[in-house]
Amino acid sequence: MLRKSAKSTTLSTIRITAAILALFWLWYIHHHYHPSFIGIYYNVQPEQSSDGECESELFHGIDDILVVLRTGASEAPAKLPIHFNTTLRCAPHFIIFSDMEEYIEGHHVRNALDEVDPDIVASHPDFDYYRLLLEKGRAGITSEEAQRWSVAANTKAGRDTPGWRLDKWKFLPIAEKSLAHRPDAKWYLFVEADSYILWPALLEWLSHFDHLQPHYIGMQMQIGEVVFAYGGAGFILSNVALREMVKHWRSKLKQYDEYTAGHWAGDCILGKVLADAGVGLLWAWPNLFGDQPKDMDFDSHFGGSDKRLWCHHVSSYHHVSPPDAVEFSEFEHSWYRQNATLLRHKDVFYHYVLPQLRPERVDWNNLSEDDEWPVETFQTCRDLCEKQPDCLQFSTSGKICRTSRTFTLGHPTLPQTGQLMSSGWIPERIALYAQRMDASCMDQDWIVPPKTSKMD
Ligand SMILES: *[C@@H]1O[C@H](CO)[C@@H](O)[C@H](O)[C@H]1NC(C)=O
Ligand SMILES: *[C@@H]1O[C@H](CO)[C@@H](O)[C@H](O)[C@H]1NC(C)=O
Ligand SMILES: CC(=O)N[C@H]1CO[C@H](CO)[C@@H](O)[C@@H]1O
Repeated sequence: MLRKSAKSTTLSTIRITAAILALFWLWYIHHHYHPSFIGIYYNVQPEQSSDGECESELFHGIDDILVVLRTGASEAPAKLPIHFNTTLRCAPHFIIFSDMEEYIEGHHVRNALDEVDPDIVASHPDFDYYRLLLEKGRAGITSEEAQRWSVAANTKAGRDTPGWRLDKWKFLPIAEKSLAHRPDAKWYLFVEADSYILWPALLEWLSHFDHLQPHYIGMQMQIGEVVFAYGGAGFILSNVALREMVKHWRSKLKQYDEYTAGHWAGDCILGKVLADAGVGLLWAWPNLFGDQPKDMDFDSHFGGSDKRLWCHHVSSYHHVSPPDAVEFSEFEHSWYRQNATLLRHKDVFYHYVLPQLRPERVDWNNLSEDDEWPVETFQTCRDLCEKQPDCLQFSTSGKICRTSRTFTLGHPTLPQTGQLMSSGWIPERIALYAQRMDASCMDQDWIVPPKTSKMD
């Protein structure tokens, strides 16, 4: 189903697909969508690695790409610097956009909003915050506000924070500015401040595409009628796709300003303009992924389909905190020093996630949430889990035991939460789970444009 373009499906398939998508979207958005206010930037080249890694075959083709990173004033100081060591380290061409112009570690962070219709800037409430930034800079927001807004979740309240409300206005201007900045790039890769790009995989994947075609490649998501690429997972436009989109947007500027004012998700607004311009989305899950290895369910399917991620290559993650980006990039480096194959989701499971499992981790939140029981001890909780044939992991906090039929690594719990939480896994069952996943694998690796229209 994933590879199939909606046009060639029958009407009923479209309806079913839409229903599945809508359900998946509701679930996904509920659990995963956090805003990440981006900006663009560019032009000061990060120091190239002294180990020559950036010149190696693994980065072949990166010259053809303009990386466009979107952030916002409330999050940039905390979330941008790590990208100079990761996403942007080997990228010769990049540009950073925000809602406020500044320099961070010597890199120009540009204002995405400087050409928005002055009447909208002067009068639309979404721009109250922007006017404050223009007038007072970061001094206009307290550090408590910046902290709160930069972690705002995709809930009604979260979407109503000033950073989020402004963020949606950045997407279309950023698209145009990126094209103007580098009119002849073959590809434009749009990422956010908590995206993580696995470059060797992404570059190999893109080599399967003809850059002269209008490609819009991203992890599919749907709001209302619009199917679009989820911004946090990163998405890719070919030069001609970006050109057609910008041209179409320019021809109906007022109309899209109104559309933007009534919407809340900038990635969806961009997807709408692309659709209106006749550029369809290639559904790229799970080569682009909307979560990070420690939070993901490796058994997740797409919508109601049988599609599995296990054997596919992975070329992006989302919700990666700076410390997790450091940790994962160390893993990625050691992988490519030792192994000649591109990373797949299962490799990340076996070699990054599995080594972090212990029978017991104190101060660790394993995201267990299927069932709850009152218990006295950690051991009683383990016993409860072992008694249920499908329980893979469990955790205790205070006298509550939670068990789970899905597997997720989780994170250390924050010291200040007060409540001691410990997590445990049943290692033999995790091993069986992985074997089952291996058996589910066919020879999937990349999502590429369909040659024939074949249903999964
Ligand atoms: C990036 O790498 C440099 C050099 O290794 C290091 O000093 C710096 O702290 C790193 N920055 C971040 C944000 O991790
Ligand atoms: C490389 O692959 C081998 C064989 O699968 C594995 O043992 C090793 O741990 C891998 N390297 C890393 C860094 O994971
Ligand atoms: C035991 C445990 O880890 N509990 C936590 C699991 O994750 C959910 C969702 O984050 C928390 O609500 C539980 O407290």
